[in-house]
Amino acid sequence: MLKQVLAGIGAGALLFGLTACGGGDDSGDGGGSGDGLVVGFAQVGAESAWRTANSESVQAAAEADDRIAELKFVDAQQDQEKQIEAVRNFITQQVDVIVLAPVVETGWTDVLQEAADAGIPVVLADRGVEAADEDLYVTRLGSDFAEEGRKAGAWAVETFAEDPDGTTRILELQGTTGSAPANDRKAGFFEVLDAEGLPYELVDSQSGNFTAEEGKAVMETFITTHGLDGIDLLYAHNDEMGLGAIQAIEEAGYQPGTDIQIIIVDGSKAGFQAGVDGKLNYIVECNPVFGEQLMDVVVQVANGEEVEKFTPVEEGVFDASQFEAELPNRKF
Ligand code: GZL
Repeated sequence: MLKQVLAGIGAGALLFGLTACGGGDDSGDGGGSGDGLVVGFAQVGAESAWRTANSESVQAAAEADDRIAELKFVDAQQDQEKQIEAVRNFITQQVDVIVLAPVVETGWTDVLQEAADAGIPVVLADRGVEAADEDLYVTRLGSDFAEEGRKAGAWAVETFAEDPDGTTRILELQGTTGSAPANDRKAGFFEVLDAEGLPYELVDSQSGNFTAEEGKAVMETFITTHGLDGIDLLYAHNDEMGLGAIQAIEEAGYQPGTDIQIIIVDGSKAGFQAGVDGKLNYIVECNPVFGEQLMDVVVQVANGEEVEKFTPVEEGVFDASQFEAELPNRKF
């Protein structure tokens, strides 16, 4: 993977940033005012157990890390304008490093350029931004969402390849429209189905915005529109939407996990419990607990060290034979 020596922008930002922040104490250890780094974190929101666990992980890691003097945390309630406003406030406050979990992939060029102009390096946590803005942030720490989709697709191919009626009929609950996990989990999933030649029909695909309420509402619409007879698989881009869909499926008088196979992505306690209860069939893990790793990356960036452009977090997959044993290990 291409080593990302701090781009001119990053290096320039680093040097100017320290000056701007009155940082860069004589010790040359970089960052902050000598008492540690001031970091601004513009978080997506609090829409899911995954997000809550991610926020808790980052806040706990910053609190415990004596290299971090302060974490300025903003919950943007899944609103891009609120995130942009938070980043602009961090610039005004001249933080040492900005951490952004971009709710969607597009619309960041101006504010990221403003951060660069102000000499403040940006680290992406979790989600990514469009390739055109790749030079406006130093690095991303998070999941490989396309690989998560491929893992889900591989299980679907393995499960339905011998389907007697030939065509696997699929419903898809997509994550937030325009977000990297929604775009890439979809792309990875169907990339594998197409590559493996699984005959399938995507009966319907709508966004449930990564929330249980919206996931349930969309599933209710799917059921009203298409019925569930003859539907083989629901692919839900996160646990909350899958759990909301399970409620809708049960209220319609069907057995989730039996009448319709269900894949979810994240791996929350509630998701694993539903698996233990036989209400879903496959879980692709998406790991939110990367706060300590993120603090290391933030310090590396503030100190002008070489960083990879993308650092994936470790993640696994779980089928029905593993749900019970894994449930006690789940952290969110
Ligand atoms: C994925 C993360 C997604 C989770 C959802 O890294 O961005 O956002 O899968 C959350 O639960 O809402």
